[in-house]
Amino acid sequence: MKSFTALLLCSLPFGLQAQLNKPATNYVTISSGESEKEIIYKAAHVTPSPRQLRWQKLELTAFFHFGVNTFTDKEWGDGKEDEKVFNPTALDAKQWVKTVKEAGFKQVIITAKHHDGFCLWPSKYTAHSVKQSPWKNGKGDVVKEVSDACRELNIGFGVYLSPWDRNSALYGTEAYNDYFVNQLTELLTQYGRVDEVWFDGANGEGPNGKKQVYDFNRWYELIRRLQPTATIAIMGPDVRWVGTETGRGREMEWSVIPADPNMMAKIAGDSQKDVAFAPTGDKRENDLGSRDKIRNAHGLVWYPAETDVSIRPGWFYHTKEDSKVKTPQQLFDIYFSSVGRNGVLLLNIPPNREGRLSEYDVKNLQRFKQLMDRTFQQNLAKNAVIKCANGMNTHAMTDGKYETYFTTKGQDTTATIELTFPSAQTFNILSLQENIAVGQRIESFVLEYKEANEWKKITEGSTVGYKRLLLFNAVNAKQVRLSILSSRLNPTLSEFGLYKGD
Ligand code: FUL
Ligand code: CA
Repeated sequence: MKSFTALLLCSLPFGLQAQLNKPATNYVTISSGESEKEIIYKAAHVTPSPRQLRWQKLELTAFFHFGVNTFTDKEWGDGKEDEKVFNPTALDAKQWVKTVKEAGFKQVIITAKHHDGFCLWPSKYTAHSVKQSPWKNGKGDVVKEVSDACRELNIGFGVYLSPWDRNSALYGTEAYNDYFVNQLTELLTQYGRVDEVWFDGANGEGPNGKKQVYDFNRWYELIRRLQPTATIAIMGPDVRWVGTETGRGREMEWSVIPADPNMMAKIAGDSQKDVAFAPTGDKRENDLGSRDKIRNAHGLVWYPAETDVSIRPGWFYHTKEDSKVKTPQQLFDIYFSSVGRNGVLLLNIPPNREGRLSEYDVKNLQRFKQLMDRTFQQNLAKNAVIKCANGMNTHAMTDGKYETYFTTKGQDTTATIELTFPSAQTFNILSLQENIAVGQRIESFVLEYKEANEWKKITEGSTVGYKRLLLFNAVNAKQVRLSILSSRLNPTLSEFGLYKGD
């Protein structure tokens, strides 16, 4: 990105220089009375922090729900379970990590503590943990085995620590926040680099009938200090819950969304690097960031979506669900509706009572990977002659490198990109990627093909973001065009792909 910008500097008209080189910022404040034009200009320049950008590029991340529920056959434990139930017979964390890595996943998250409060590591602060279990005579540490495997196989490592704790007697009192900070400190200091910390939104009743008031700021400060490159997800400032647990994100998915007053109070007194706020408001609406939504905002922030779903109906392993493991085709469809809708997929694959990923899950993950490789093997657009009258760097959109990108000249916010193949080609998938390091800008696009001298619509969409995938009935054509109909300032395209899937 940097070198490309530097290269452009000498030759660009002033307007574009200003638009591409405005310092990247993770958020902006908006004063009352600013025009829509000014707001759009600001929105187009909100960009991911380095930790958010790294996270977005992972595309595929894996969840491992494992704990007492695996052995009691429950989804939510009540915290009263006997620690002796936890007894995997052949735990092999390397098998978990190797399986998902070979299927294309780049990071994993382990449920270090679910709502039942049972800790998969020997925490000093509770007896409700592996320490009291027969597994490895109470000397085992699942968190360590997973983090060691991740380091060995060179893939990201993250922890899920449930704020809601149905075991702790402290829950519902101020002392619980100290307890939580102590546990978090153990996880952030004993296992090497942590790449993601996942806080669930569930917050139930404590034993005294009170709800816990979580000290989010203290947690965030601790994470930023001990693991500055980790993203804080869901009840955290870096990564937003997409709003479903089905693997389906929005068709219009903006990563730049209004910052609510709670966020703004935090932003105002903070530097960009350490913005940390607890999300508020309903994040399940269909539209979070269109012009209608940002017009009256007090500020805008980069807050991208993570799409979580389980490969089975439940989050934890249940033998009766062995026949309900999502098929390779279902996983492929989920890839389209999560990563292909500007999100990161967090796919849960729950280890069984042996402490291994089951053969059904492993087989379907392997076939999913084969399907992915087969589908995205050849970008047909690479063989086309590409023309765009007001375009710059057109070749960059098919060079396979995310960092190099196409954009438009001057102040142009629209573009028509025409592709001519040497001979007619058949394809049924469109893949677009904006260079989000510059900002998320595209608001509307349409893909057409030429038949008997007439342009006919194939498919269309609104947002692109990091990646947009669209599947359609196969088309056979020699000429294709992509029109960017609307964009917040100059649109960018890092990559443009046309593929023929099964
Ligand atoms: C939910 C939890 O209640 C589920 O058990 C699971 O952990 C899921 C990922 O988040 O809120
Ligand atoms: Ca490129």
